Amino acid sequence: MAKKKTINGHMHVQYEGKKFPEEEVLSRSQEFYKLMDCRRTIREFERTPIPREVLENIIMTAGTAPSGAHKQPWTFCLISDPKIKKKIRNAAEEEEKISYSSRMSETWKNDLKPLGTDWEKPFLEDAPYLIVVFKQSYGQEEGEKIQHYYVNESVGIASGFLIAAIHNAGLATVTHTPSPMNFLSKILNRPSHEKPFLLLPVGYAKEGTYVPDIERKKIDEILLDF
Ligand code: IYR
Repeated sequence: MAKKKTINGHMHVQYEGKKFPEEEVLSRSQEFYKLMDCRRTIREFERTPIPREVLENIIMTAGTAPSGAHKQPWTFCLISDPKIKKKIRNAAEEEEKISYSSRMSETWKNDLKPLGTDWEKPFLEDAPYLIVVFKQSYGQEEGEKIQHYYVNESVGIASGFLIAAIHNAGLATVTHTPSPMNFLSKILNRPSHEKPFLLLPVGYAKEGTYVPDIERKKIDEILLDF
């Protein structure tokens, strides 16, 4: 049992996180990089079902993210009902049609050409699950308004954990952000202080699917030593 003590009137527990010898720190950092470097955004999915427990574990992992004042300003809606997936697909495609035909600039559309995206989003029905991440601009407990802090940063970090957990399980996703996304609040019946942040289909990558032949920036392009 972890030791406990009171600091400034608040209970603290002794941190029992693992430490490793230096070689192991190195090998673990390499292994994790190798794992994450294989992650690709996937837009075609198998319809193969996945146990709900897997999704619970993935969402619990997202919930381990740090957040402003530990307010955990997130809600994860897990959708498996085909009727709701269809509603979401139809509404997303309606917005995307307008985006591609008139809202997005030529520069933007040119930048997306290498990725081969368009307004059609069959993955919103093919993937066995959709996760919609909501950010809570404030919290509510027993009718009381709870202040939240660094909401975008917190929910962004939690979404990163979510994507890493999906990949670690051998599953795939795409961070889909149809714009505007308020149809998700309506379909999922979310209160006005929650705003849709990301929409992620989750499933097995379609056997034989292709991904864009693109490269990641090299270490000397992203790391500056001081
Ligand atoms: N939301 C649109 C467009 C889109 C925008 C960006 I920036 C991307 O990296 C990918 C797609 C869509 O999902 O097609």
